[in-house]
Amino acid sequence: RMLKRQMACRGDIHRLNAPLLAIYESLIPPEEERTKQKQLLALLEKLVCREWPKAQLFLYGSCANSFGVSKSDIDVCLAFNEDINDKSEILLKLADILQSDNLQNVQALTHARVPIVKLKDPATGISCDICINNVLAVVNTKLLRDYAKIDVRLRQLAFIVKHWAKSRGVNETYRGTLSSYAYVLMCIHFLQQCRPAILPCLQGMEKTYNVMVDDIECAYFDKVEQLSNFGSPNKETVAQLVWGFFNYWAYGHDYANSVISVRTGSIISKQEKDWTRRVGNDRHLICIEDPFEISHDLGRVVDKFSIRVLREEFERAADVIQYDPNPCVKLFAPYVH
Ligand code: 3AT
Ligand code: MG
Repeated sequence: RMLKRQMACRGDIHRLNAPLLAIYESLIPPEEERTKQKQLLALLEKLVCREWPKAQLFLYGSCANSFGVSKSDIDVCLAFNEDINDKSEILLKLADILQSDNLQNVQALTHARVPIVKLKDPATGISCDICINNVLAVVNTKLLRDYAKIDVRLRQLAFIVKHWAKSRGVNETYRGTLSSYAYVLMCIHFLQQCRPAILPCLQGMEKTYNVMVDDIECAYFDKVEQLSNFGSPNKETVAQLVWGFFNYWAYGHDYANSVISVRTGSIISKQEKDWTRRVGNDRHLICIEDPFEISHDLGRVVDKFSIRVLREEFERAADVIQYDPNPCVKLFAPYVH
């Protein structure tokens, strides 16, 4: 494995650049989708405000972090200025309100890991999940969006990686593979550790944004418009970065000892985090530290079967890009594990 890692990428990699960028462009949501999302949010605000005048609605997840592809569902957080002990009660009430306003498929999932109300808006065709007081998700959404503003190659790389993960069936946390959020963090980490770095470590810089959420201090440098030239010393193209990303996760990452940490902009050791053995259901077979909830390993959903699937898929992707005559088709060939 390590031998392969030393290998340079194929010489004609630049030929993949235009087709990969075309795939990226085709995944960008058209402006009218954003308009429809805003329309739905305004409707929800109106309904929620009647019942809970002090509550606020926030968009989070891919509709707000700039990593959303066309036709994604939207994620909404209903935030109260106080702790809510019984979320079920609120969710059932919310479902009631939405139902009586002609929204379709309204469903309260009160026993899910993150309890939500699901619905579909017939006017816009958009599906939406509403959760309660998940303010950390709203804050990590902002962090991702701020990283995306620094260098467009992050958004390009992440779109391609997410598209690959969905095509290859490895974006399903309930089956032991990784969330979209985890993949975006993997992309940010990759662009922080390349040389010259394409992304800085925002949490390691002067703290211009600072909020406390559930006793966690969320602070980082968010004046990212000042960093718009940060990545420019690095001239790598998207094709090279996509290859580099898969090569890193196939042959370059030390799964036995390393944790990737966007918070520190580097690798830290499993030892240091005490993530060396299985505790409960957390196996730590691939370790991705959450930037704010630092005791939280986003790889914890991965088990001894799905880690093999993931690593084989990383190797396949790296090899397809390296050797296949038609990599842009092969890379995204649909597959069900
Ligand atoms: P899709 O385009 O919907 O696949 P997404 O960015 O909406 O991607 P997810 O659906 O995985 O990503 O998650 C929605 C948001 O919820 C993203 C992130 O702000 C938050 N989130 C997801 N998983 C976690 C987690 N394990 N810990 C903290 N926040 C999370
Ligand atoms: Mg989502």
